[in-house]
Parts: sequence; C-alpha cells; structure tokens
Amino acid sequence: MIEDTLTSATLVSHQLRKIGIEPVLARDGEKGIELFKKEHPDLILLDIIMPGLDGFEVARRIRQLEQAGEWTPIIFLTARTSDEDLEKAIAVGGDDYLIKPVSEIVLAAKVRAMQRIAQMRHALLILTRKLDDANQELTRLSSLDGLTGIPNRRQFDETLLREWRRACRQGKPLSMLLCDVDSFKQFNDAYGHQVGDECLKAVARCLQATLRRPADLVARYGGEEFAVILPDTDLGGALLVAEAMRAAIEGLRITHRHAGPATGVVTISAGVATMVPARGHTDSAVLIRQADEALYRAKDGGRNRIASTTLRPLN
Ligand code: GH3
Ligand code: MG
Repeated sequence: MIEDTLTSATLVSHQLRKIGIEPVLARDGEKGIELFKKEHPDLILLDIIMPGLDGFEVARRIRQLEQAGEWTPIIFLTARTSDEDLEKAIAVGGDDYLIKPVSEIVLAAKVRAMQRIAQMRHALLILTRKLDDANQELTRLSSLDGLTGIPNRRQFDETLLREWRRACRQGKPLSMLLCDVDSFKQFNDAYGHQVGDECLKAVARCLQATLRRPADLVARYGGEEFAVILPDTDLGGALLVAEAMRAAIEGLRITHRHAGPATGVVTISAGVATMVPARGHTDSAVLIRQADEALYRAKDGGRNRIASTTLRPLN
C-alpha cells in the first residue's frame, strides 16, 4: 500500500488483514517504488494524491520497472470521483479504482478479482513455458533420425543449402560424401532386421565420431546410406575424411559372413564430390548427384573403397 494519510492506511490495512492479506506500507511515492522493488508484492494499493510523486506517476514508473511478461495488479485508492480521474488511472497502468472511504466489502471483492486474474496469469505463464519446452524438443526431434539419433534427411537438406550458399559467398570449396553399407541386404537376410538396425546404429555412431570439425555434419540419408557435409574442405581433405570413415567402419569388425571374401566384416563404400560453387549457381543437388555417381563407381570397383568425381579411387 502506498498511502500518505495514516488514518486511511490504518483502516485499509485492518480490512486487508481480515481477509488474510498482510500489507506493507510506504508513505510516499518514492518509498513506494523502492518497496515495490524490494517486496515484489502480489497487489499494489495506490493513493493518487500524495506529496512528491502522485499516484499516476508512481503507477507509470512501476509499469516501466516491470520486465516483459511481468504484471503486478494496481488498484488506485482515491477520494476523487471524476470520470477523467478514473480514465487516467487506467491509462497510466492501473487495473482498478476504489473510492475512499473504502467499503470493506468492495475492497474484499476487488482484491479477490485481482487474485483470480493473477492466478490465471500465473497458470498461463507456466503453460506457455511448458509449450516452449515441448516446441523446442519437437524441433530437435524433427531434425533427428528415429533409429540412429543422428541428423535426418531434413536437417541434411537444410544444412546443405545453408553451406552451399555460404560457400558461394565466400568462394570456398564444399565437399560431400555419400557412404553406403556394402551388401547390407544380405546382412539383413542373414542376421535379421533387428541386428541390421543395431548395425546401422553402430555405423552412424562411428561415422559421427570420425568427424572433428563443428561445422561437419553426418546425416542418415536413406535406409543404409549416410551423407556427410564438409564445409570449407577441398577434395584432398574430403578424401582423408572418407578414408578415415571407411577404415573406422571396417575397424568395428561387425561380422558379415556374406561380405566380400577379403573382409568378413561390415564395410562401407563412399563417393566423394567437391565443388567451389560459382556465384549464382543455386542448384546444390549437383553435389549430391556427383557424390552419388562416385559412390556407384566405388561399388562397381569392388566395394569397401572410395571414389571421387575427379580423382581416381583410393584403396
Ligand atoms: P550394395 O553393397 O550394392 O550397397 O548392396 P546392398 O545390399 O547394401 O544394397 P541394396 O540397396 O540392395 O539393399 C539395401 C538394404 O538395406 C535393403 C534393406 O533390407 C536394408 N535396409 C534399408 N534400411 C534399413 C533399416 O532401416 N534397417 C534395416 N535393418 N535394414 C535396412
Ligand atoms: Mg548398400
């Protein structure tokens, strides 16, 4: 309560205590604002005519002090009864208006109404926060592959577009790998789909662990196909990453009795493509097509190997 007249303050305090509210009192506007900052009250009862700052000015300043989303109900207490005063009280940020001498019943009713609004507002705030959290989680989930937990095709597409544009702007090379598990159909046929799924998870984890730079991205591109985006990486760098991935998957030593006779374990083949996108060249799919074509040649060349668009196959 911000009220300079002691008799009125004492009377209203008494009425408030009767309905279970413990008031704290400031005797002028400046002290009232300080008390507001210190106490964070649930409700402000504010006299209009006071020495120094009047109630209108106090209300204005309190509204300025509140952060976005914050709101403390303000009920003006006044002997003034003109429509203009009421209008001004609401305009400066007040919520309601009580005429002095304050009726005990009206005070109790208005305080209750404010409490109800405050509770609803609080519930809404909690709900909004929960909704925000759920939305964030949904966004995260919608960009991840359900089986392997690594980025999905959708995130891959977004990242490729973004990195393609960046490479265009900066005149830097952009590399891409398409990795495909060798003879995976036979792996599934031999060990069952569930073991196949576990194998894909292990492959995804392993590919992701091979990447070192924060801007690199590996995504599940299709069934047993993984795509890697390597920003600001030339063909030599991309071939190194591809070879590291190939070796790492072979190094997992996941038994595959129908794999090529040389290995006996799960392996991947990879197609590598690198481009420095020309300005105005908007079709990022050309990079995918080139990597796909290289992948086809790696498969054709005997699997468990790497091919690139311009260099001869490694391994
Ligand atoms: P290649 O060496 O030429 O790549 O032969 P491949 O058998 O790996 O290729 P193909 O495209 O003939 O078969 C891919 C198989 O991958 C078909 C399907 O059984 C399996 N596959 C695709 N997605 C999944 C998946 O999510 N889980 C499991 N377990 N298997 C999958
Ligand atoms: Mg395959």
